[in-house]
Amino acid sequence: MTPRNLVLGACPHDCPDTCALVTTVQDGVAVKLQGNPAHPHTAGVLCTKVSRYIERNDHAERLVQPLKRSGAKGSGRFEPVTWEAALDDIARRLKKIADDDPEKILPYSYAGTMGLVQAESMDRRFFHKLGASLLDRTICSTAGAEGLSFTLGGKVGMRVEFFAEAKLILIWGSNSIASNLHFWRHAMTARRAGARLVCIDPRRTETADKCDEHIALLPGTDGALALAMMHELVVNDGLDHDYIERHTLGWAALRERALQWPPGRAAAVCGVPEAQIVELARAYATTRPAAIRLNYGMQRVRGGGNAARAIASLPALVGAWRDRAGGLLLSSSGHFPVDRAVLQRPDLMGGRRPRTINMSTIGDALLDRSKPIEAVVVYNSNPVAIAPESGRVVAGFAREDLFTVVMEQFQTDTADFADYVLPATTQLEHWDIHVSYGHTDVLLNRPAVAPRGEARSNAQVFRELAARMGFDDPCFADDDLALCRAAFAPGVVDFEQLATQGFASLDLPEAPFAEGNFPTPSGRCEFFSERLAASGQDGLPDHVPNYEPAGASKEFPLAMISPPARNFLNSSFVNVRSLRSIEGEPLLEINPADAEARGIVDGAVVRVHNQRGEYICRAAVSRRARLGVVHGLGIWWRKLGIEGTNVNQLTSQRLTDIGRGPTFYDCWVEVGPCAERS
Ligand SMILES: Nc1nc2c(c(=O)[nH]1)N[C@H]1C(S)=C(S)[C@@H](COP(=O)(O)OP(=O)(O)OC[C@H]3O[C@@H](n4cnc5c(=O)[nH]c(N)nc54)[C@H](O)[C@@H]3O)O[C@H]1N2
Ligand SMILES: Nc1nc2c(c(=O)[nH]1)N[C@H]1C(S)=C(S)[C@@H](COP(=O)(O)OP(=O)(O)OC[C@H]3O[C@@H](n4cnc5c(=O)[nH]c(N)nc54)[C@H](O)[C@@H]3O)O[C@H]1N2
Ligand code: SF4
Ligand SMILES: [Mo]
Repeated sequence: MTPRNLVLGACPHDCPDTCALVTTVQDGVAVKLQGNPAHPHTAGVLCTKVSRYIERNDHAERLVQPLKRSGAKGSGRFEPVTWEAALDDIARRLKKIADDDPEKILPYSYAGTMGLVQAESMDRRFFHKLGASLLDRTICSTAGAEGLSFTLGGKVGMRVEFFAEAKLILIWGSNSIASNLHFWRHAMTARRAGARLVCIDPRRTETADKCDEHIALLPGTDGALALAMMHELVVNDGLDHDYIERHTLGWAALRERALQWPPGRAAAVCGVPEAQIVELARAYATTRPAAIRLNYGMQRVRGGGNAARAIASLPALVGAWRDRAGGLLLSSSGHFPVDRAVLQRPDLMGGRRPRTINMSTIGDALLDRSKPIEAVVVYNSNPVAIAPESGRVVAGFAREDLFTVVMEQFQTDTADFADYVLPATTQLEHWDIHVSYGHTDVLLNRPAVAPRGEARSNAQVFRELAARMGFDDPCFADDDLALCRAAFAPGVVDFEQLATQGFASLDLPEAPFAEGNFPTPSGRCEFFSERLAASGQDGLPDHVPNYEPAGASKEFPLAMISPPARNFLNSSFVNVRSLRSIEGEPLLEINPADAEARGIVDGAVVRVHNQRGEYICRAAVSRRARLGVVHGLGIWWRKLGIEGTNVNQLTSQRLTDIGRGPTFYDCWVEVGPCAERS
């Protein structure tokens, strides 16, 4: 028998579940990867994607050595170089630009790994010291998160485990079976104990199939639905007057607004039956405990911030926060007291206040000649595939005068545009420490196997670049394990416990807002936000219609949303064959009546288009799509799609009302058969 070793880790992916992993290592090779049965949130279960993590890790196409561009920009032609040569040249080029103006350098990163070390530590120190432009990391969640923060005071809410005790659960803008599987376990427990589950989603998802009711509203109309619910709470007196009186701010004004939203008006805006809204409000007013699992799917539209505010106001109106199984959860990440000042060292900027670039408009930013970006360092992200309006993003990355470094595990669409591609380690190969946006445990990730080929961790690369730039502050010497330890102030989490069992729970109250105590400026749930009003916004939540609503344009009458594919994680895993074969090909779900009106049959190749471009994919004629709405599922790698584009060829760079976020699901299109490809 050769020795076997079990190594504790954490799933690195951008997923609310943050599972605890156990990797079985034999002779230095990862032979099995499982969910940690000892971790209550994971309960030994992993999703299909990460069950295949070893296949991804050991993929024949892993990047294993640094590459230097040898062909035209975007051609994908490279030659291998040594780390020494690559880092020397990158440091030299960055230094030259920085000598002129460091703000011409931009980091571009998101959540390829959510680990605090490999995603937001040494990299931040490096760019802060350099004085590079700051990146506004808005691509996913800022509309909803800021909406929530203006209302509740932070990214805080119910504990996920208590959903199991709720009697009514609204699953709002979330395909939980696909994207939040470990929450879904609790919802099923509740359902077995008699809870009613309502899914609020334009798409008839696999989650909607399993709920008691599905409210298939039009994209971007959630604010109207929430206001009509308030209307019903007022006229039928379903309110908790005592809770409102003691723990909320601005009810008199919000009440007036809600009265402008009788269910008939909302029904017309949302495109759902009036009776369904009335019944939803009645159930919400009369069922205890009532819990809302809000997710980010509802905030990728113009009014996403306001909609999140309207929905986040509901629990206070009925006093749902009084129960530990009542209230709302959008994100739990605000519960973790991460010591970001120590990890990221913004003080290294000295007196400098560099400009901030919004990652959601990277296409426009790269093409803006007023103060050009001359170098981009991309890590933990694949902007050419995931950022909106890809036509502009590609044109930006194709600039011959842009110096681009991409740190990656794979040769992604973005890596094809690099001047240097640097091979990155995976979660099985590096240290990290994780918080979660779906539960309240901290997890430690130990490396299980040696880095593949010459791969290096992100933190390692930034340490080495810092040395070459002559940054001699002692913080640039911290190794990855030291960075794990620096994530929390001493005493906040028990590091010994983390090291031995892989996870540690935060000590938190069971029903955080039972007695008010919201972390807002007033300590109350703020229906009216002074801070929003002061910034020139409406201080009350409202329904803000989409930029590109369904049916508003004759030329592009359909509304397109592009929610996650179950077997991919954003654009990660698209290159894993076993998962791609489950997803098949890039698909557009379209309602049978919409398909018939356009002469489209199931399986036909179609051309989806609008004023920004076109996307060729295959039609899935399906009742999962309601009339007037189509679904472009998943963020495919462009080069693995049918004609070298993906759904973001169509999405726009316009931003949300609050939080400067992208509006991926606020996108009108027309669809037609694609004769030449059928
Ligand atoms: N399998 C898988 N899991 C994932 C991801 C993935 O790509 N694949 N992505 C991860 C990421 S990055 C995130 S941010 C999280 C959360 O990611 P979310 O994007 O919230 O993920 P979902 O819950 O799958 O999808 C959102 C749901 O919102 C619906 N929706 C779209 N527009 C509207 C609207 O206007 N109103 C309402 N009510 N619903 C709308 C969509 O139809 C979809 O079913 O999930 C993570 N988990
Ligand atoms: N149309 C449309 N577009 C969307 C969305 C949508 O629903 N519809 N969703 C949006 C959302 S919610 C999000 S969060 C974004 C996600 O956008 P991204 O955060 O860019 O996510 P991924 O596409 O998964 O790309 C992450 C990349 O990081 C790499 N990576 C992973 N770990 C490491 C590491 O340790 N080091 C390095 N150097 N690289 C690593 C992976 O190989 C992968 O290529 O996409 C957004 N785009
Ligand atoms: S992607 Fe989500 S569900 Fe899958 S293993 Fe990771 S944390 Fe768990
Ligand atoms: Mo996301």
